[in-house]
Amino acid sequence: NIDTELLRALPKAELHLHLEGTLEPELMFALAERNEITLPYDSVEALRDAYEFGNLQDFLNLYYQGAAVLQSEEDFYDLTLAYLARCAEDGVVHVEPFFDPQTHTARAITMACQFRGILRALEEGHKRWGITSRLILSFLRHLSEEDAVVTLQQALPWREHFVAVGLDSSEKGNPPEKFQRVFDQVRALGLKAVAHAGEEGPADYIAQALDLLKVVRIDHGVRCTEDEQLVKRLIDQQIPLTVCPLSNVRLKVFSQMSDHNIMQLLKRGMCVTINSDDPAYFGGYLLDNFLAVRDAIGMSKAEAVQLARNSLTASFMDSETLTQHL
Ligand code: ES4
Ligand code: ZN
Repeated sequence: NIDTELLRALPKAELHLHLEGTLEPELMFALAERNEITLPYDSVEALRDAYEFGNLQDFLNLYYQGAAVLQSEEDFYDLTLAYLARCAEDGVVHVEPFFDPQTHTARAITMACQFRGILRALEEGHKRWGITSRLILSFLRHLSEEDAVVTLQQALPWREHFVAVGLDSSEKGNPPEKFQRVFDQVRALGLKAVAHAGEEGPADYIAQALDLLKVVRIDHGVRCTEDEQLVKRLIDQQIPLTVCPLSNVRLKVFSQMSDHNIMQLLKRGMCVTINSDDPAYFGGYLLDNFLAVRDAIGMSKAEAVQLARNSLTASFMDSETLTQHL
């Protein structure tokens, strides 16, 4: 097995990370106080104790409730900068974070406030730690396609400040098909498409995301193994999967880490990557996810190098930056 410090030193990119999911209980309480909001918990410990999820929806309920403390540009800045500080400790050289504008515009927090805070922190993270980034705007799939269309319109003034659009939230019952028209608009704007698929939803949602939304990466995708033809296609076309091991165990996609299929997929030649998803809720940042997989399943130095390399090649960084890191 690869040594921890070697893993930390490997240049890695994080491609599946929700900024709202990096809101640590301590910061949640601090922002609640700053914004004069009362949380339904007495303490940081009581809040952490509530992080026991039976499924994706249990988690999403707490995640949306927590995000309500984010009110000002400064709040989005503090949230994003705290995440980048953790990245620097873990040897993360490039990040492609998601944010969910609809979670905030629904509370009358403007798109401008969100973009300004996040973008200013990404610049600061580049100055302080040399971390490069590409931002991804994500639609909430439990809302209507019309709502996503409005959200895309509202984001147009920042068109040059994000590179892709994603699709997250409650997967089952909200297939990629529901968002076909808005993703046509996304791609017509020259933006890349990605989507959460095959986390709780069936393998068919992965095929739909590829065929109907024309996504260039699949977020999660671990249920692809339920369709052997699809597995072959993902390998043939080298479609990257952004896998989130601790998330999958916490949300009961796999009952324990030793049951996780990520290393089997890697051994079959799929372009899998390791990511943290919502680290404040799932018990670990990027390096913690690598270590959890190593300790439960095993990870050789060559496998770790391949996983880190996949994260760089599957990223949206420019070719010059890629060459520097490889
Ligand atoms: C998410 Cl783990 C997961 N799945 C779907 N949507 C999400 N948003 C934040 N985390
Ligand atoms: Zn996710």
